[in-house]
Amino acid sequence: MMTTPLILIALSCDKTPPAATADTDPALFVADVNRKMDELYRENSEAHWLHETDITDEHEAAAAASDEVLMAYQTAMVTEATKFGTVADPDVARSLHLLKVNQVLAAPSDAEKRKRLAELSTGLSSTYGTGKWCPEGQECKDLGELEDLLAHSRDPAEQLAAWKGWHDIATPMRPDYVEMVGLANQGASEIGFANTGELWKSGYDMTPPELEAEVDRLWKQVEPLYEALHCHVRAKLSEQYGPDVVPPTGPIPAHLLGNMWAQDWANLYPMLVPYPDEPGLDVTQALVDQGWDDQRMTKTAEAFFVGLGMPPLPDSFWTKSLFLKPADREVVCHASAWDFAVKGDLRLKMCIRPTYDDLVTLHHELGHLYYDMSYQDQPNLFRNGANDGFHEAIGDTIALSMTPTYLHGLGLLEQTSESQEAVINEQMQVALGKIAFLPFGLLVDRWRWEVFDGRISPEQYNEGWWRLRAEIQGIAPPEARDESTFDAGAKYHVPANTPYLRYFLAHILQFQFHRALCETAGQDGPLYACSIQGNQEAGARFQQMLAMGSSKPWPDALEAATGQREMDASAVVEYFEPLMGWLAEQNEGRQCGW
Ligand code: X8Z
Ligand code: ZN
Repeated sequence: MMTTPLILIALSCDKTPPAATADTDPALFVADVNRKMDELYRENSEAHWLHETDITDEHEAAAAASDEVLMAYQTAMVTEATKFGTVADPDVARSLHLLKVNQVLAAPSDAEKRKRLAELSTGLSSTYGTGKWCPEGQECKDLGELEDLLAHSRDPAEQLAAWKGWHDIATPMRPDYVEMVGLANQGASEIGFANTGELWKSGYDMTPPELEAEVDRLWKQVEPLYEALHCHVRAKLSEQYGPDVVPPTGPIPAHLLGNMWAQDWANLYPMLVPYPDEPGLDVTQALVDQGWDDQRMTKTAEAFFVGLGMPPLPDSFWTKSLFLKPADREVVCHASAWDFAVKGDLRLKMCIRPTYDDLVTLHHELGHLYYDMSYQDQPNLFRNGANDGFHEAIGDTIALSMTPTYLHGLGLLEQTSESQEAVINEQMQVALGKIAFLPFGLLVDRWRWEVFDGRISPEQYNEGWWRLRAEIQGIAPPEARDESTFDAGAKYHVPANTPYLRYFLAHILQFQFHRALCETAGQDGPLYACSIQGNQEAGARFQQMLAMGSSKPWPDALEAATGQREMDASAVVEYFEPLMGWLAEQNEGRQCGW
């Protein structure tokens, strides 16, 4: 009879509460998740690296299997974390929020469906990576060759053939894409989102409707700049090709803008140069003539960051990266920066060619890697951009400092000129990249949001795509395109499931960062002439923001670098003031818009 009460007394006298575990303590749960995610990211990055640098069926299957494991873990943890209800500690609460929203495709809990989703998404990526146009009786052409052709040809029939040749590689993706959308939506709804688009729109520290309103607001700020550029470019193209090919008041046919997706018009610069006798910025010829190779170009980009007080890239970067397109195997050439979740294992995958474009892209990619390096001491869930637009803006901000003076310093520009004509030339070149891009940056995800929420049904994929292209970008298909093709799929980020709004935001943020860093560097001249090259104070201010990763809501990060808490396109407007004045004169008497 005595035993029972004794035990009870012993128990009731034990004042130690049951040890907290990951089951009961959200902070411990998050710590476990951070550890496990490191391990899974590492494995997943290795599997995808192998696949994207050597596309084979075996590597594709391994990458898909790895995605399956990662997706299964992440969605399971999201569901498990709901048991904690509202969490008081802001860091822990933020971690749990990021765990939920930092996934592009949420997997359904059904194992078969999850497997299928992983296979479909990896398969789409392979189809894109191995895409080629094989005209009868000629050698097959890959994307790089077709892009070259569009960049240089002035023969509309030849441009149309290259454009069609590439866009048709996406046709077989269509049924897989439809199936993938269904499965991803199911996964998103299991963790509480209306659809995958809502999941994507939830990663910005505001509600999806608030984000859409923000994006509209930013677009309104820059839309007049795009309209002015569109108006002038259309008039010049109409002069070049005749009004039958380029109607002087309608949308511009997509194959004539020097770029496969009409997203960057800088290749038209030679046709559009405002003052042909004055220097511009294109240094491609100098890179070729001086024999610049991939290593020299990458070192040059690295030197910019080092000059700002940042560390050199780790040794393993130089041995493990892929810098050139290999001749003996298929690779995904679209440039990307890789963080292997192991301190110091950072890599670049790019098929570098000696062009001005690629020199700029190298700065873009290194921007990703310097962000990764700066936040490497943060836990896994905070090792990310403040929002994804920030990640895309870092290297571009640096590239805005590639002024004529800087390029001259590299020996890539012989003459520099301070004349107003030279400024207009430079501005035209930058605008053909940056301003032309803005509506494209917006419409890719406008299309996907509508696809994911069902406003665009699978039978309307192409119609919806070209409706948005016309509405937002003023671009038309070069010839009638019906639902037998899948033109959105011919853009890397669609089969690769990379959200695209990030690039729109980045094209605004980079000017905002540039203006703030130029002020920090004490430069009081016009924004377009500023270079922060070698300025350690600007570097330190930038790095302060980079080191925060995603540990705080993005307005905090933005404030650290710029003093502002809102995204703001006024720096874009300020930067392009001279060109806008010039374009207004050129467009006088023209009927703009479409
Ligand atoms: O995809 C990229 C980078 C890698 S994140 C090369 N960009 C977008 C594109 O190529 O469509 C950079 C600008 C827009
Ligand atoms: Zn990028």
